[in-house]
Amino acid sequence: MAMFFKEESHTFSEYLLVPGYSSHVNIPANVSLEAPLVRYKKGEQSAISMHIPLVSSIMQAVSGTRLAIALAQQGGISFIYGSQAPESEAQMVREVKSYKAGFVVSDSTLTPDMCLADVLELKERTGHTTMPVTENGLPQGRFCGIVTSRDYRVSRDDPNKPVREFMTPANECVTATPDTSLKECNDIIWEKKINALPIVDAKGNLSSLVFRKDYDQHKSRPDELLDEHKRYVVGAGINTRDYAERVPLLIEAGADVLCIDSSEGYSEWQKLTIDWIRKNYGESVKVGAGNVVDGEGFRYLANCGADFVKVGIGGGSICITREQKGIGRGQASALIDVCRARDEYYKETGIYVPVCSDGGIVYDYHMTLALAMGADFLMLGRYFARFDESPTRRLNVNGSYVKEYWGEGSARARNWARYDLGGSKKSLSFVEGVDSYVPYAGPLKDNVENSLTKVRSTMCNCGALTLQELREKARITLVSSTSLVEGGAHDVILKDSSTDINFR
Ligand code: RVP
Repeated sequence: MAMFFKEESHTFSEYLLVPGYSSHVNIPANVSLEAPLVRYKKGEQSAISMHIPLVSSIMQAVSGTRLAIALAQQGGISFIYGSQAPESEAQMVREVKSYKAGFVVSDSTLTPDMCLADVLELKERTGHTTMPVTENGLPQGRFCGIVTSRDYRVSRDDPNKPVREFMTPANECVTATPDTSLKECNDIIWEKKINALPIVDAKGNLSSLVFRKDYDQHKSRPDELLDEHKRYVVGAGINTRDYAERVPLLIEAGADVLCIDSSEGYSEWQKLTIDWIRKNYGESVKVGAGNVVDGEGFRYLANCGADFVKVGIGGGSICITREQKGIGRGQASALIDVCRARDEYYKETGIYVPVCSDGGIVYDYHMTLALAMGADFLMLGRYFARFDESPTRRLNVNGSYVKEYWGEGSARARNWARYDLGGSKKSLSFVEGVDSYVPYAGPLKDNVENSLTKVRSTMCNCGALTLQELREKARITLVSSTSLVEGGAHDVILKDSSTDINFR
């Protein structure tokens, strides 16, 4: 007879935290959100730990170069998406690793032959007002000039006016050479009263830009996550098919951690992948595995040597796996089961294998709940897709800005299907994800700071100053559907119907 799980299948929204005793030391400024990323032995420390417990989803619409840099600057890690050719994924990793803080390789580059309409379209899409111009339009091509919003008047100028006629040409631009330090660049920016300084090499090629605002921001990034060479930490997604080709390229490019990306991870394909990595790289290459939804799946991957285990099937905002295949489990129940197994495994073996809760975070308080239920860190897709730094287009739909967000199992992404079981791409005859819009929410930094302020505050209400303390002290209750109504504003007429305490 089939096995029936004793517990029901609950989601985060069905739970609340019951506050515990908090003393005078429980203030947000004292809270640490340090989180282990990879397995460690009792008495030792995780070889990589994060300053905030957030990683971004292994998705085309989420984890590109810009987002990876922005998240590392806040103390978390992005996993560059693996649903692309191994070389281009490695190139993205290389771009993050070679990023010199404050030196920006612009992804809004023009050619002299483009026209004002192109500039306006790019500005609308990216929000950038300063755009370098290169001969071939590549971010590091031959430098021709720069365009800022002071160079044209939308109301008067012809949209077909070529960029070459209104840009500030290279010979009139203040530039610096690549050996100029960030501090020196900043001095030039101040002295010459400019907003952006192009860095141009001896051959006349643009290498990067230094922006006035980036320098200011760089000075206020106490949490940025750096490797021992002071480069940003970045992860990369891999699959269970082409690892022999992909993994060496990613490691060579400098990826700090890998993650096997699969919607169903309790499988021998994952073991074969980890075995191959261990055989070729030993323990030096860190690799997470998943996704699973119960303790049995966790134990299997932990025994295979996974450095962390990812939890969640079907809970992602763009995911329709449960509807299509009838597999999955409520994210909260899955997480609680897996975290219990992680703690038992630690008691038995003295090895701590961190757990990542992947998908289904809708409200900021879900973050705190997932951490209280035992997650060491969280993977989010929708949350990050809304920010300036995500790789997708920003569009104006019916007067509101939105960003595109599509699932890795959607028709749009499925050329690189992570969702098959080692078979060919052709075997994927149905989709497991949708293509959608999410509300545009501005810069990553502001949003992450805001969300984590709430997490810190709730941790104080639970008497916890660290994530481990939160797990130990949290008191969690199931809520009935009527008390859910009680939790929102109710029985009043809202003056401002747009009042939105969360990020939806
Ligand atoms: P969310 O944060 O709720 O948007 O969920 C993101 C997660 O959803 C990803 O990290 C991944 O596990 C899952 N996903 C990605 N694509 C798809 C799909 O197409 N079904 N699901």
